[in-house]
Amino acid sequence: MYTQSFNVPDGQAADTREFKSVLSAHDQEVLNAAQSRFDAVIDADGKIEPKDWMPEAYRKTLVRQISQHAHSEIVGMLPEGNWISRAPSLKRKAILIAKVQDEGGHGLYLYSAAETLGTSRDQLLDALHTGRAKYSSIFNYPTLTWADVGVIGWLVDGAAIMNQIPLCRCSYGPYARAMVRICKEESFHQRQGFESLMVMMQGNAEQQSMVQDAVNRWWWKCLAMFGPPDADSTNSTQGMRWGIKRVSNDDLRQKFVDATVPQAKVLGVTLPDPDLIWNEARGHHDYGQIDWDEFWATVNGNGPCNKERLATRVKAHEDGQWVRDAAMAYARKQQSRQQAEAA
Ligand code: BYC
Repeated sequence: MYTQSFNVPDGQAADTREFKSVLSAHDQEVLNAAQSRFDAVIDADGKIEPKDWMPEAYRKTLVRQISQHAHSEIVGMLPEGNWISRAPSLKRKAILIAKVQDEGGHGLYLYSAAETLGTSRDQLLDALHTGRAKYSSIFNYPTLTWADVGVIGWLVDGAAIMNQIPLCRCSYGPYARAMVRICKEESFHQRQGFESLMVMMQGNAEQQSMVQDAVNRWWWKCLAMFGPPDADSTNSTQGMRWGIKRVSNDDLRQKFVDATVPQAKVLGVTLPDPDLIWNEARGHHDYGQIDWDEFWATVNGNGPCNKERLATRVKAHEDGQWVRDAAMAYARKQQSRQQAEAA
């Protein structure tokens, strides 16, 4: 395979012995130069752009991560979307509609960023719809009460921002630039969630216990969102070397715990972890054991809502086929009109 910008074999093919043996000395020299240029940009903390040569493994890692991220955004619309028709006031309904719409927009920026790496939107969606692609574990849990919507904003979006701010400095230009706008919007999402919970906490005992119950159900799932412990994180070392990942799973998780504890105090809720305690020597909070068996079961398709989420996505895609058909028919019409005018 050759890239569009350089007539240079890609890294993965060149890694295979058979391919190397058929490379001419000149091709090998060109390949080495391209690799050195790529390494120099990474070492200088620069940006790789779509038409730059890149090792095939770097491209694949980006497609994996960006597409999983895009899938998470659009599947993430579903648990909250369930509450649009049941929001307690016009104000909350308008906010929720805007938020869910933002998540759809994030998915679109991210699919576009992934497409710049040479994989089509259809391929990416097909991987999601056939269960081959992952999306964030967190969206496989049900939203049982209105307080869940606030908690998703406060904790799920809070965790998402913690993870996504460092991605604004990712070495791949289109992903980094998409993340800048996404983070601005996520920050609004987080604050609206906190504000909505604050209002409920100033309400009656039933409202307060609804918030506490939602916090109890979501807290541990949010900690798991950051991914497996560093020792089990198969992609971290390479992701860090390439400047895709800037902060490790455990470090981000710790930052999230440290940032959230004082917010929980302001809200007046208890985080459901008896082992959660400030450790003066470490300058961080200690926290209890995350249930990694449950996390992996959910990631592997066996969480409480995996099947429902996927079925809803597939149905939405199929129901939208007429829109894609109409857009294509319109584009063909425009094209033939332009051709007729040009003739
Ligand atoms: N859920 O080696 P690791 C949002 C997988 S959107 C499922 O540490 P990596 C929001 C991981 O993919 C939230 N799978 O991986 C939207 C890998 O499997 P593969 C999504 C997970 O890539 C709407 C394996 O476990 N955010 O917040 O170095 C409304 C080993 O992990 C999870 C992003 O996608 C998980 N939680 O690090 C509200 C951000 N964690 O692919 C909010 C971009 C890990 O080898 N992604 N896995 O088969 C990332 O930053 C990184 O990909 C991760 C994982 C930190 C998630």
